Amino acid sequence: MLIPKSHPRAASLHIREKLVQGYRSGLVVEEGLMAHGRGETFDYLIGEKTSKNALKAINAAAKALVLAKSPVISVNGNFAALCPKEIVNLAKIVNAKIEVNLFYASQTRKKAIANLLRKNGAKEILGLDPRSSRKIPRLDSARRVVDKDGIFSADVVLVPLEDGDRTLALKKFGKKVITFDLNPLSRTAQTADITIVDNVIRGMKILIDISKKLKKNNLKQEKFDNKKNLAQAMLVMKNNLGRKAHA
Ligand code: PTJ
Repeated sequence: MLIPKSHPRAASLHIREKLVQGYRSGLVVEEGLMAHGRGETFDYLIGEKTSKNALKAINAAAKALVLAKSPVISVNGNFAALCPKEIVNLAKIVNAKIEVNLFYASQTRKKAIANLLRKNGAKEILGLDPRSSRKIPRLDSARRVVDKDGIFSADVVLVPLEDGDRTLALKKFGKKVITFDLNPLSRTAQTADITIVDNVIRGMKILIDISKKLKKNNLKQEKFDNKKNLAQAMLVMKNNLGRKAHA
């Protein structure tokens, strides 16, 4: 589809196209297109830019990933379609494993996602070999099936665009959970240790840049108050709406 450069929403329409292409090539599920639409709404409300509170969360996330002993980046259909290069880059920089973990699980889609990540330079991708699968306790969705060398034994897990049931189970299982979620009200956003209320498209690039600059030696994880940070994200939305309503 030709999107004119002059179109006022060109950037957003190009991101949509990534999702549609991802759907057509078997990476993304129909439900993923709806999830993207929900994300777009919240992105409008934050002004489609990375806010101060998002930057604060990205800083905390970068530190947690760099300091982690065995960090894992969990990849679903939407995340793969939007940021394949960034996933592989971030994994290299923070020395994280990459694991494909789907809510609407299918081996065909897992393979398609793994192929895309390999094309973008990933060497090892977990989550595809049923022989190394383990189950996260107290979780009923397909996402409970994880890799013994990946999410199962990780200390820090990045779970962007999460559907909401897994974060609590991961936390009860002793993991530190970082998420990207444009909806500060979602269960995942509310339950994670660090929620980055930003579009993964923007936020992943910043997370990579900040992680690159951090050195493990002398690095300390400062306290991060996720609830307070989420409240600030909601205030950004409220103030943006207030400004528009008074314009
Ligand atoms: O590939 P699968 O099978 O694992 O399925 C993936 C989806 C996304 C379909 C599944 O996890 C799902 O249904 O997710 P939800 O419950 O719709 O939640 C996704 C969350 O991500 C919502 O709160 C959206 O607001 C948010 N979101 C959507 N797009 C973005 C986003 N957050 C950050 N950046 C985005 N681009």
